[in-house]
Amino acid sequence: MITSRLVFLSKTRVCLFPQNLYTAVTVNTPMKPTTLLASLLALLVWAQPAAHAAEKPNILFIAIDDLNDWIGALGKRTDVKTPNLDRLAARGVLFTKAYCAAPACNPSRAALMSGKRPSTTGVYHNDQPWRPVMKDTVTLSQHFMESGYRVEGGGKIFHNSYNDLASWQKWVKNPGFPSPKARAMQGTGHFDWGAHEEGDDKMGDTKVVDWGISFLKEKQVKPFFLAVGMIRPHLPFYAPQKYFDMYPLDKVQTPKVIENDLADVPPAGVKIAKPEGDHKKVVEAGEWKHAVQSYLACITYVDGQIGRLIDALDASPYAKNTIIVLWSDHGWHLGEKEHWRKFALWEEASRVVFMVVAPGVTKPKQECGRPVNLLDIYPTMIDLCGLPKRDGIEGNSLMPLLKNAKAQWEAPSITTHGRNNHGIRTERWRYIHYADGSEELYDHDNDPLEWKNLAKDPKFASVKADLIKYLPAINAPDAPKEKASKDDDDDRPKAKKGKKKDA
Ligand SMILES: [Ca+2]
Ligand SMILES: [Ca+2]
Repeated sequence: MITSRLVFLSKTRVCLFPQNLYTAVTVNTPMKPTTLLASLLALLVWAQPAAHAAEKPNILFIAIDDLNDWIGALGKRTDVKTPNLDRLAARGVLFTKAYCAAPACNPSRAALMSGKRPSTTGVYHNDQPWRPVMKDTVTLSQHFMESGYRVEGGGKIFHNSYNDLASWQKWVKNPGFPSPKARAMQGTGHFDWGAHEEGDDKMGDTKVVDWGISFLKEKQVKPFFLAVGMIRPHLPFYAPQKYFDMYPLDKVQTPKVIENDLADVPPAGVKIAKPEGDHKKVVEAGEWKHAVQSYLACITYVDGQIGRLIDALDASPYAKNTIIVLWSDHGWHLGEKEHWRKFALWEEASRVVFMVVAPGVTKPKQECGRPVNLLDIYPTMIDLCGLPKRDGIEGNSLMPLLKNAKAQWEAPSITTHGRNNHGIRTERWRYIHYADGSEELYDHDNDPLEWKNLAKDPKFASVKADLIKYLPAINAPDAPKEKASKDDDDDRPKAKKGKKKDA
């Protein structure tokens, strides 16, 4: 009971838990038992005022699947309705140039939760189980568990197929979603969209949020790490009709594109875009606008769920002592560069929604335009909660930017798609380097939609030379694949054949 009072120590926010204290004393400084006891007592006396001064903050960790940068607060898509994400963004720091470590569910989430780059672990794709190649890795949530937190998760935090039960004291599964009676895109699997007549209450994300709300109503005896993972707006874009009604089809705009945007993209990039695949299907079916409408509808549905969760936190006794970290796992193309889905190194696939509200650290209405990465979340949360450091964590603590959104920041943000293909983003530039040595370079000051590839222009040789320096030195071989997957995007919870529910 006495040692449980050893929480935050002084301004350095170092957290001394009994096991760490024990380890530190016994391993590093062998002492006689009497000396040890005296030291402990001295430390306790010194620590007590600090323990009263600071409580350990709780964490509300919110993940959104396949949400690109179409939220109101990011300003790119002005017709999107995301009032709840926008009001949350206004409560803290909104990172306007945040990117994923990998543009696919599994490698992005594995990197975020392990703190390790895809190029370090070899987990590049959705069909590569991450745990077998990271057996001893202590994930972010495990680190909180080991630090004395109550750690529970619901819905999609890790990639569905590779959820890690060791990372949760309790985990709640998303029960799935209803489907419309008619399909917009026959024969394309879950690459489909449309409205259904069911209400929000039948949607899996609603049920996961219900669980999150019930958690927040419980009396907590320990600090908590509550992870709530949404599956929409992931395919299929099915949502209740009322969300479609907010985006009348005749007013829906497809993304701004130019003819032949791929003409200056090297073959390695064109192969990734696959213009003869999804894009051709969508255009030939006359479904482009409907797909955009459906994606917007799913975003607004999920936004409402985030609103419910935030309202529940605000109504709880934990409102003032809970850090909110919200992220989406990668972006999404809806026809830009004749590409659909994620799985690419351009802005649309790499850019994510990322915001942090940390009472006592962040100020409201802060926008940070420094290039950051989801890989930075692990070290940032260690610092925010004063947890012990971990070896092998890549990424940078964002603490300086949380305190001052305009703080000096040198690091670029790196996104990796498949072995040795990297995108490097600075405030101004995107540089893409493919495994075969081919390149793209875009100047966001003058070309925010990445239409003009400058990589072959000698004028920019020195810009490229500066960016090349940041390419990861290690490009680990591919981690073993589970099985040849017909569709790398088919990352729904495994359902039995013939089962109607679709997630
Ligand atoms: Ca995803
Ligand atoms: Ca182009």
